[in-house]
Amino acid sequence: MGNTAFIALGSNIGDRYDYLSKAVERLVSHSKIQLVNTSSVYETDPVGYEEQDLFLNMVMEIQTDLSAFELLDFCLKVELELGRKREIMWGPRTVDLDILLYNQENIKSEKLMIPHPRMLERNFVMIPLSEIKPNITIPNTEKPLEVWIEELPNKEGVRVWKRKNGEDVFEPIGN
Ligand code: X6L
Ligand code: MG
Ligand code: MG
Repeated sequence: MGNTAFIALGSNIGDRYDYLSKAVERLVSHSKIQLVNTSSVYETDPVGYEEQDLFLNMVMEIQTDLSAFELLDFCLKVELELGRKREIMWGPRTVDLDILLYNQENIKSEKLMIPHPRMLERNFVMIPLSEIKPNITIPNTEKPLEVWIEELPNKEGVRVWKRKNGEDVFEPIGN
């Protein structure tokens, strides 16, 4: 498994935790994906389009032998399998899977931008990511993640909902 990737997960329809759990399960059931870590699950105020229900968000770290594009296709397939419909832009979804980082690569294509172009402004991405990788430096930025986090406004919009079992215990969900 030669590549490290971080994926952001979000859900705000139905049994949100069940959708996140099933998405993790399906991702890690791929023979070319291995789970490294998951963040706590956070309940977050909707941003972009605010007239919708609260989200659950989390971030996972994987090792993978898939290319970034193969990983994207697999994420889109899992979204569809879990009932994702694209109706309102930025609207409610059963599950959303966004690739944040793939090694330290910069990928700019019509289909895929990595690092995720708006991740730095999204507290619901940055706070869970910093929980599992506080020292990471995101390509094209100067400051390590933990410094970014200190400077983020409106952190109260992201609240721990289900803490990773036993505080310091390394126990990713989905195993
Ligand atoms: C101005 C203009 C300020 C647009 C923010 C932010 C747009 C985020 C879209 C924005 C803007 C997004 C989630 C969400 C969405 C999620 C929470 C998006 C795409 N996804 N809110 N809103 N969690 N809390 O996963 O991220 S829609
Ligand atoms: Mg998204
Ligand atoms: Mg998405």
